[in-house]
Amino acid sequence: MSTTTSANPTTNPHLRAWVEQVAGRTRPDRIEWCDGSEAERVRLTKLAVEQGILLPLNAEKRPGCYLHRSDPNDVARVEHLTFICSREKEDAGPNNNWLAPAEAYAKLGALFDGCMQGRTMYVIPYVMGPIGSPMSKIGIEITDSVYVVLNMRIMTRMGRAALEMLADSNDFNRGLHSTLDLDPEKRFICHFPEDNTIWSTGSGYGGNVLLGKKCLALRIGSYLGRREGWLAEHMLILGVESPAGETTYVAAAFPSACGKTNFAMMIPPESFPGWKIWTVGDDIAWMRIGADGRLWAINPEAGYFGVAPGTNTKSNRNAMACVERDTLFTNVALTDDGDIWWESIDAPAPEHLVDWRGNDWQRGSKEKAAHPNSRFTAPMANNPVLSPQANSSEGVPISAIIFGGRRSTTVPLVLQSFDWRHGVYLGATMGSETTAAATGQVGVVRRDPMAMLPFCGYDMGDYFAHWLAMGQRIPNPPKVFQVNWFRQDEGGRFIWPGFGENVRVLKWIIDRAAERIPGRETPLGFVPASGQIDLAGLDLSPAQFEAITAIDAPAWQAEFDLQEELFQKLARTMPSELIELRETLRGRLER
Ligand code: GTP
Ligand code: SPV
Ligand code: MN
Repeated sequence: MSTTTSANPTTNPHLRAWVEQVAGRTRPDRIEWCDGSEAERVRLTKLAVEQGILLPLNAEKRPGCYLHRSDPNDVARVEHLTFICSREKEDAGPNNNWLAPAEAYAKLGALFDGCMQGRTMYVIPYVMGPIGSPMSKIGIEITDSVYVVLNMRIMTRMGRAALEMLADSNDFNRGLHSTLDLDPEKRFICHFPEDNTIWSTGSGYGGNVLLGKKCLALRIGSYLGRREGWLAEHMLILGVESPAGETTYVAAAFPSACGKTNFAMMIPPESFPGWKIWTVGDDIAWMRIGADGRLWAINPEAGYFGVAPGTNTKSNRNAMACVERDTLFTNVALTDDGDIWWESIDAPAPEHLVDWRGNDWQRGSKEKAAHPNSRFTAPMANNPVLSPQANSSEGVPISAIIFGGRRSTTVPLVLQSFDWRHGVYLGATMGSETTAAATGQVGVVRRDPMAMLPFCGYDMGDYFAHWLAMGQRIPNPPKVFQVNWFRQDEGGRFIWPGFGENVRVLKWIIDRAAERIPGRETPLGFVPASGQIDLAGLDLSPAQFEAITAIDAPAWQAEFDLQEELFQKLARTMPSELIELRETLRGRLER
C-alpha cells in the first residue's frame, strides 16, 4: 500500500514525525495538509457534495450554505463516552469518567489501526485564539472527515497561518479523530491532559469531533489554565455600550443550550435607545490577569456552532444574519425550494419538508422536523454586531461575571454575590435543567457547576480551589452575579420575556459592577431595589415580577440540600471555605 501526500508545508520535525507515526497506524490512501485557502474550501466542498456529505442549499436564498445530516444515532455530545485519561484516577475527579492512559491508548489504538485505508487523512493546523496572541494555543487535528475540515475552517483560525505561528515548536495539541463506521460501540472521546493529546473515534458530531472546541479549549484548556494560572471557561463574552458611548465587558457561563449565543448577540428593545451589544464570543472564554490587575478575556474561536431551533428574527436577529451565507447547517429540516427550516424559525411550517433524518415530513406531524440539537456553523465575521475587539491579542477587560442556569423554580432573576468567594460559591452550586445538547434525559435538574460539569478536565473540587486562588491573585476582580431567565408559571410558560429584554438586567449588573447604584441586601446576596430594573414597555405585572425575583425560603432550604449532594460527591477536594459559606448562608436564611 502506498500513501500519496499533498505538498508537505512544514519543516517542523515534531509535527512531521507525529503525522508519519499516525499515518503508519491509520494507513490512509492519501494525506492532505490543509492550508486554509479559499481554493481548498471550494475543492473540499465539491468533494463533500459528490460524496453526499453536504447538500447544497438554494444558492440565491442561502449563498455558500450547505446542509449536513449526521447519523441519527450521532446527534449530540456523549458524556458517558467522554474520558479524562490522566495518569492518576484521582486527578480526573468524580466529575469525569476515567480510563488509564495505557488502556485508552491501547483500546482506541486498536480502533485506529488501518482505519483510514481507502480514505484521505486530513492534517488541520489551527490556532485557538487570535494569531500571534500570547493567550492563543496551537492544535493539529488529524481526521478522516471532510465535514470536520470544513467546520474547523469556520470555527478556528486554520491552515498556513497556524503553521507559521507554530514554527519549529513542539508545543501543540495532538488531536486524532476517525469517524470509523459511526458504530456507537466504538465511540470514545479520550483526553490525555499530561500529553496534550485528544483521541476521538466513532462520531461525526460537533462537540465530539471539532477537537479545538470542547476538547482542547475547555477540557485540556482548563487543565492548562490551572497549571499556568488562568481560566478556561464555558462563557460568552460581550461588550455593552451605553448611550454615553462607554463599553463594559461581561463574561457569562450558562450551560449548553441555555442562552449564551442569544445573550452574546442580543438587540436591546426600543425602550433602551442608544444601548448596543457587541459580541466577542458566544461559547468559550480564556481569561488571564492583565498587567493592570484586571481579568482579561479572549474568545479562542472564530465562528459559532449555534443551536438552530428557537432562533428567529425576534429572538436573535443577529444570528439570523450570521446564517444568511457561508454557513453549514447540521440536522435542520429542508424546504422544497432548498432552504432551511426549524421549529420557531420565522416562517410557519410549510405543507411539506424533508426532516433532519431525510424523511418526508407533513405539516401537523408530531415529529420534530429539525433535531432539537440541530446546529449552524457560521463565521463570526458574518455577525453584524461583532466586537471590534474580537481579534484583539490582549482580549477585553471583564467587569462582571454572570452564572446562569435554566431553572423553572427557586432561582431569582438576578442576584449579586457579596464578594469573589461568594461568587465562586454561586457558580459552584449552580443547577440547571438538562437540554438536548447532550444525549440523555431532558429537563431534569442537575448540578452543573459554572456550566463546566461536562467540560472540566480535572477534579471539580480542585477547579473550585483554582477559582478561589485566582481571586486572591486578581487585584481588581470582576463582580459576580447569578441570573435565571427561565422561571415558569403554573401553566409552564416562561414568565420573564428574555432575549433582548435581558438587557434590562444587564444594565443593573453593569451599574452594580461600576458601583454606581446601591443594591438591596438579602441573606443570599444583593438584589435590585424596587424600581432599579426598568420595566417600562414590558407586558409584565408587578405580581409576575415579584414571582420571578422573590426568594422563597423553604425552596432555598431544599436547594441547599441538593447542593449538599454535589459537595458530598466532591468531598475529597471540596474547599472547606465553600462548605463553611454554605452553612453561613443557610443560617442567615433560617433567621
Ligand atoms: P450551546 O451552544 O449549547 O453552548 O448553547 P447556548 O448557551 O449558546 O444556547 P443558545 O443561546 O443557543 O440558546 C438555546 C435555547 O435557549 C434556544 O432554544 C433559545 O431560544 C433559548 N433561549 C435563549 N435565551 C433565552 C431567554 O432569554 N429566555 C428563554 N425563555 N429562552 C431563551
Ligand atoms: C455545547 O453543547 O455546549 C455546545 C455544542 O456548545 S458542542 O460543540 O457540541 O459541545
Ligand atoms: Mn457550549
